[in-house]
Amino acid sequence: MNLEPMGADALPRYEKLSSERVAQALAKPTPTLILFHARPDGDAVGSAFALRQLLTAMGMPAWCVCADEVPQRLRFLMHGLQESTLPAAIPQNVCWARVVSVDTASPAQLGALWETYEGKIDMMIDHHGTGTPYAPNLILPEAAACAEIIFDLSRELLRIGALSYIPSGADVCIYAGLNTDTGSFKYSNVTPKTHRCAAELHRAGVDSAAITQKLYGSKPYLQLKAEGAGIRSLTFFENGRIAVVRFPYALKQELGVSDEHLETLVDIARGIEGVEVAVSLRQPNEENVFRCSTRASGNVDVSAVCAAFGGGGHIRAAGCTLTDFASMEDAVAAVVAEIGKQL
Ligand SMILES: [Mn+2]
Repeated sequence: MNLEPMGADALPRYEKLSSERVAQALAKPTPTLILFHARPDGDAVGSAFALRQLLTAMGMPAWCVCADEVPQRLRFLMHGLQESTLPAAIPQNVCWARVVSVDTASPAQLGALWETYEGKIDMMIDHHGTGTPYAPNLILPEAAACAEIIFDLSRELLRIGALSYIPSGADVCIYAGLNTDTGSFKYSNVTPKTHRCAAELHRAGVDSAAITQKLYGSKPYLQLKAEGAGIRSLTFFENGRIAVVRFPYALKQELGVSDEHLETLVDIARGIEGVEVAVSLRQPNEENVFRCSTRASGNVDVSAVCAAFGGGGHIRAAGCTLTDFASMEDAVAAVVAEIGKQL
């Protein structure tokens, strides 16, 4: 599916919700579908499956849905509650009266789900500073992870008596979301509050070392192969301040790697001395559609760079999908030029 980038007035303005109101709404017994963004990361999966367990603990049916399956390394966050997150797996014997999305800033991030759920989403819970809101929303850009917002909601649900306890599996999911979106508490989005959440989760019994081991302790050999090829593809611009990794479809085919093995490439490029902006361009199939991930360690606002191509994200971590270029090199040139405006 190819969603056109939307202008600021393409969608109506939606109501801003407070945490308290969202907690009260969630406490109303309603069978709930929880949507999260395509090509899910630890925060998307963690936030969705934490919320699922909170709703279940309040006695409601809840089900997590995504345009893609959860990658193997994150499947422990599903706690065996679902075999699949694809729409085809949604139980048909329940009347799903409510739809909530988590960690998803724009319709395009929902991928194929948008066609089904456009106009049917009751509430979005998110932490991205830039995006295109598509439902009444609780968006807190100061939260390091969407899971940090879910943490607050869980404690608010406990405080108002809607929950009698917080399932330990929900805390594991919240911790994993915090951990992944902060690069294990290394990025500039970490605040005193992030550490307080982590400390409270630790105190509540979350085994942080075990979760970190599951998230980062080992990687598939195919990912290592992908990283090797990605490093060989590196080129630099603006005297080494911009690093670009390319992963064309032919290379994916040749190495037998899949998209989930390519997610670390941009962070490798970011780790190079002198690099202020790292870019990874991937070609998921033979079409001239390029997925672009960006990371900044200097003063460049990559969410603005990606917004120029219809994407978005955070100041130091953002993404977009490039559809208007005849070749990967043309796409690289356009992204580098856009970054250059800020250097
Ligand atoms: Mn997130």
